[in-house]
Amino acid sequence: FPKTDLAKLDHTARFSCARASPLTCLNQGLCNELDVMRRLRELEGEERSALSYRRAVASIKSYPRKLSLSDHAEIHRLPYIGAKIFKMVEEYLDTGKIGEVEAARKSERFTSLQLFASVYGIGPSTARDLYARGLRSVRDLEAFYEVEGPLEVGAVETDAGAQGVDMDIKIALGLRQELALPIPRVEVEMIHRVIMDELEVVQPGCVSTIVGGYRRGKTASNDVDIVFTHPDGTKTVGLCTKLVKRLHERGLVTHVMHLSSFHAHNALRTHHWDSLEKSLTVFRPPSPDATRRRVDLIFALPQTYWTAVVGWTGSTMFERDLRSAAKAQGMKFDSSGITRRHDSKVFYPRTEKEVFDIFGLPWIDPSLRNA
Ligand code: DGT
Ligand code: MG
Repeated sequence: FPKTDLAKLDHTARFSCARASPLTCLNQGLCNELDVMRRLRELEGEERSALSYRRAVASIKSYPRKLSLSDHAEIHRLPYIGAKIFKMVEEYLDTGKIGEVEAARKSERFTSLQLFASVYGIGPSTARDLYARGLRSVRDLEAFYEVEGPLEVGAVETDAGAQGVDMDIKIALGLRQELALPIPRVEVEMIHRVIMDELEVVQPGCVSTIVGGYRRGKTASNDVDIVFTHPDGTKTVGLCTKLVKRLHERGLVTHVMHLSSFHAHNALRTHHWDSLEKSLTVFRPPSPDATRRRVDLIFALPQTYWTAVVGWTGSTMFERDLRSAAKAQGMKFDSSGITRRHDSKVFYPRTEKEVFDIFGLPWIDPSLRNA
């Protein structure tokens, strides 16, 4: 890895992918409070407002000193801190809390929406719909989706296509408590090893990187994300399906939430973000009583391996700005490739740093991509 040159980075850069964003910043308490507002707006379907909060949080994340009330001018100089959020920042620095956030925390609606949306497959609009139907608690949800106790292995076929969204929600609801438990780093590494051992049987010689929050240094993750490839590109096609089949046969994968195959980089987009072959699974570690875990397996061709690694390392805000920074350069970025817009020339970076170089961005270490 090259080292990130912190002295050369501008903490007021417009794009968060050009700034250093540590996992925990010097003003983390303030960020956490504003992030509640972001979540609230997101759950209410107020996307623009949610994005404003997300940008403000990311802006404060990159600020290299602890803020205090006397830092007026400094706060004004930070990008994405408008009049309304500026007031909230002041309120926080003055009193240690924000009235609107306190109110949100106490509201039944916010609590229920948050709970509903914590179930994999339930997004903000479904959550609001369920709330409007009078649902409030997990019990209500279980009754609504007719879940009877935790689902057993094999209760559901691992054929994602045939199930539909409601079945996904039913599975996720049955596994809700298990899947809500954070995954410590050592377990992420163990799961990765187990999967690599199985993959070696299906197709020897693959390489992989654990991505997502783990790669950004999170001490515990909500799921495990792994990007794979094989030096011989022809060997990666169809490999995701083969691996999942093997893992299922070995009792290591109990459910598949989503399975998709390659399509061309510029092909019509589905609601998923990229055209990589991927499988979103429920994984059961090979020890008795092990907690089941969400594991995402992503397969890239060797030439798109590094865009896949960058695209799946996150954070969400970092990725969003990376796409914007690419666009500003007349390029298009997603996990499955980089294309120059005016002539559709496709770029295949051979290292992770080259992805940043192509967009004229400074190198940002994964541990500093927590925008
Ligand atoms: P967590 O909650 O501990 O798992 O935290 P993260 O940051 O690992 O979040 P996660 O697993 O939802 O996503 C990992 C990164 O991958 C995140 O920056 C966004 C990106 N990502 C998530 N879903 C998709 C997808 O369907 N397509 C692409 N291209 N990227 C995705
Ligand atoms: Mg993750």
